[in-house]
Amino acid sequence: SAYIFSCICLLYLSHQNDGCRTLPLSMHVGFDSLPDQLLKKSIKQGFCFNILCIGETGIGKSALMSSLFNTNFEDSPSTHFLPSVRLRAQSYEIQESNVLLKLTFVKTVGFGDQVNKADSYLPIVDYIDAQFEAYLEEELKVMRSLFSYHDTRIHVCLYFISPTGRSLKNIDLLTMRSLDSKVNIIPVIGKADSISKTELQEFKKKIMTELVTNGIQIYQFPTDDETVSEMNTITNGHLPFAVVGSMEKVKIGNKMVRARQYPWGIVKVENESHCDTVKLRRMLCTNMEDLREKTCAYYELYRRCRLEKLGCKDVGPENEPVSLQEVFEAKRLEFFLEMERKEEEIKQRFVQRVNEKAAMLEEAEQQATLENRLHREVLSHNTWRYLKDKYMWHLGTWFSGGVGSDGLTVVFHDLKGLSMSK
Ligand SMILES: Nc1nc2c(ncn2[C@@H]2O[C@H](COP(=O)(O)OP(=O)(O)O)[C@@H](O)[C@H]2O)c(=O)[nH]1
Ligand SMILES: [Mg+2]
Repeated sequence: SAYIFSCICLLYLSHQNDGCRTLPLSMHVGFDSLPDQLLKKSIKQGFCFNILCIGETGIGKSALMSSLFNTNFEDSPSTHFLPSVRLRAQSYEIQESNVLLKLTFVKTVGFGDQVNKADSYLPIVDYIDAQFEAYLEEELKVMRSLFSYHDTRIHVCLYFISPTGRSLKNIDLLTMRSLDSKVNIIPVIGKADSISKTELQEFKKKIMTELVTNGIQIYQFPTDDETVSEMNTITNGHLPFAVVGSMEKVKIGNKMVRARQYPWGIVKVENESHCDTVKLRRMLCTNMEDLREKTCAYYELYRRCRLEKLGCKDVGPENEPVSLQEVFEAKRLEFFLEMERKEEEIKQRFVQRVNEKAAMLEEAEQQATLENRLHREVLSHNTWRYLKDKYMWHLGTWFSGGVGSDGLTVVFHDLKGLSMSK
């Protein structure tokens, strides 16, 4: 009986550990419709996808976006004379079958146009952080509405590399390195029709090597899902994508196709042997959900750092769970102690300053008294000398005089030789 009891105990414990038991159903219940419900709800709500395009002015950002989504996004060209880098966001709603996509297309303006490019990446980092911050603020609101909230967090960043055929520039390395822990980066070579086929392969290899040696993490298409693993593995080998974009359509045969027409021939945007634009579009569409999930992971990282900075934590110093209330109370106490300390410090400083000022005043007063006395002394001394000098001079004048010709008058001569009678 002891053996049976211990077996029951073990069974009980193992069930306790699993947390739940698997039971067979004797007939259809109906909760297998859950995925359909989710699908319906998602379709009704629509999907949101935000793309950030980083690249020099005129590298082909607008043309590529129009080519990727097969529509013409209204856009005015920007100049090369902006004093700093800015970000311009435009939102659109596009529909395919019954699926609604809220697309936000953010692009850099003035990137690479300044003489000093050292800080060009800062406005981009700030923009990405600002979107995380806005989401966090919504999440922490008492009356929050995340369901209807327009999520502006960046899901993918297309980084446009100039088709130099040489290597990445400092601005590319600096920007990608400062963004790779915040966003999914997909590098693309812009205007790839301006580089020859063999040069392009070499350039792609060079870029990938430089990214690895500089420790820059770019987005890797996931290979753990067997339905897309083969395609994604092959596509990872095509990175960075060599893209060509066009706003125009050219008539080829009896079809209008998106292309770029040159005196020597036509580059078809949709032709995979001409460029990788279609590959990029396919990869973006098939991995949209993965890009969104990875963005949530980047957001979690931002949220964790932000909340930790505010003093929030899940466990105490001995790894014991801490409630939000306890964290709040501890933070309040810490705040009051800090305030008290600061108040005391200010008081001390004030008293010290008053004492210093009083000492200075006293010293100044003593100095003034001393100076006053000396002045008086000097003045009296000078007065005496002045009087003495004056009388000595008159005495000299008297002695230079003599008795007048009449024998009665005494004549005094001053220094100018004038004479007067006395
Ligand atoms: N050769 C070539 N020119 C392009 C390509 N994409 C755009 N352009 C041209 O480059 C100029 C600037 O393109 P735009 O898309 O406005 O560049 P953005 O300033 O980066 O948005 C326009 O004249 C485009 O026709 C491309 O893939 N190849
Ligand atoms: Mg543009």
